[in-house]
Amino acid sequence: MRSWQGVISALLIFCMSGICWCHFDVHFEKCSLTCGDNNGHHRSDRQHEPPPYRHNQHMPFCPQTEYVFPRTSTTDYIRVKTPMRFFDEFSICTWAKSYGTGAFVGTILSYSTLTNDNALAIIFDPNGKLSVIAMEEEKLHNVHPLQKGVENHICFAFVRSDGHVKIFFNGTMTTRLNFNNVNPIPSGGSFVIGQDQDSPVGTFQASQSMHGEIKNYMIWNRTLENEEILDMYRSTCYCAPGYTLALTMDQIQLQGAVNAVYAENKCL
Ligand SMILES: [Ca+2]
Repeated sequence: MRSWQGVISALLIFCMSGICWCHFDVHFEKCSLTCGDNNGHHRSDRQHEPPPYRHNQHMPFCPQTEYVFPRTSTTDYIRVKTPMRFFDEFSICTWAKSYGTGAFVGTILSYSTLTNDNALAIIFDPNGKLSVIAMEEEKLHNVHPLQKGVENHICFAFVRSDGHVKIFFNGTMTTRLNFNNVNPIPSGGSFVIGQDQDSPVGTFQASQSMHGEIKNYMIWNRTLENEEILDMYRSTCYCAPGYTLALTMDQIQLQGAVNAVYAENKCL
């Protein structure tokens, strides 16, 4: 009888709190509950609440990285030390939050070579537009939905051979931009996060800088499946397999006042 009271209590709590797990003892009499935030979500901090995540065994644990850009500036940025090669297909995903109110602002990626300042760039500009530039060809997403003050999960899946990029906000494909120029992106460039390079590692504008947080920024040399992107939105613990870059400290240099936030053995 006592066990059934336990089950009923467990179900009541389940209903009230959203997600709980009941772990019964060997005699099926005692129920210990595990509730709530097992995936490291900062629930009140998200623009949309993800549906509950059930771990897909194909998703390995993510390197957990987080960086804070504490001010609007022309001096604060992350430089990726590892030489990057953007293959025909590649995907970039990150959690990002920009401080303040209004439309999200900041440069997510700026990759510049000796011949092309904008070999690749992803910039949420101060006018509320998202600019994606590949080999100097700019495409705009004029009215993007991302807001400041909340964390957003952002993914870009590029296929250069047919010149398109699919853009995912908070687990859902929001738009697709098409480029006319399908030239490959040369290797050997300078890769900066948080500032837009109008010359190699220079000529930054404060209005395009990142003032906020970047978390679990990663790159893959393939087009991620929609389901993989949705899974990463549902959980900060696990990531799509086969990534070629995560922003671990050995891969980057921090410039200016950018701070690293470490998280060992837990999900951010
Ligand atoms: Ca600029």
